[in-house]
Amino acid sequence: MDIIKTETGHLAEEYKREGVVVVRGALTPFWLDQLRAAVEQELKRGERYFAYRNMRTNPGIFQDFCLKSGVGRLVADIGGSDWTSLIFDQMFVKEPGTKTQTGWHTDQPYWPVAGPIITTWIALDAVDANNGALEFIPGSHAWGQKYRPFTTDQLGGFVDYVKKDDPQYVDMPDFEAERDQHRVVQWDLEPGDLLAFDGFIVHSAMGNRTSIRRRRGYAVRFGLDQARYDPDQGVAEWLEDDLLSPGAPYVSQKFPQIFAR
Ligand SMILES: O=C(O)CCC(=O)C(=O)O
Repeated sequence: MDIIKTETGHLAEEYKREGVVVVRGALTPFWLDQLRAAVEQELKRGERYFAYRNMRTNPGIFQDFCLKSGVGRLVADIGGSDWTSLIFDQMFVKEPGTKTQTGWHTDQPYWPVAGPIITTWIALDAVDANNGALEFIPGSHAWGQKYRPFTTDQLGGFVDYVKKDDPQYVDMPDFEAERDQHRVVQWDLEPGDLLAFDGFIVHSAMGNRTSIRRRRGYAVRFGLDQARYDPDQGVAEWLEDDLLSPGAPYVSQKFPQIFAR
């Protein structure tokens, strides 16, 4: 089985500071072909944009990639961790003309996990501002803010907050309105490039404004060695695990350790 790029050089330092890094040419041609084919197969289910997730729980390419490609090691190296656990995977396909935006948000307040989580988001097509590149506010992962989860409509627009009375959260500012006040970064990506980003970083993605260029992304979420189960946090009940005690490392049969030093 092919192993993806594992040379991370200076990236661990940059990741700690910025909360996001890009790994150029991370995928081998083998994995790029396999994941593209697996995405096409999955799309036949005809789900809505945010609903393609947890494919890794079934035997097949997504599972093989998570377990056998070496991505768990890459993540541990970037995050300076002794081990990596596998949380869930998700694919994000913006076909030409897709108006769905991924509004500004942070991920981890939706999930019952405290401590470090890394998402790897892999470009399966060339990606730029026109077809829905991800945008980030570097350093925002370290602001110590836990933004209140909210629901969105089919276009990714804000609908309503959940957990309205829960004091652990604060309402999220309108980052689009105040984007001039922040350093916003975005990378043009080639197929096979990989973004690694923190569960608390503020990020977004526009729709795909092109008429012919697809934007297929494959994301996997990983726990690092300081990640702890926190069932008081989050709204994603499917990420809860009754076999874990609150405060325990977020690793279990459901969320297996896939790399250890
Ligand atoms: O690809 C997208 O549109 C959104 C990705 C995202 O927000 C995430 O993976 O957390």
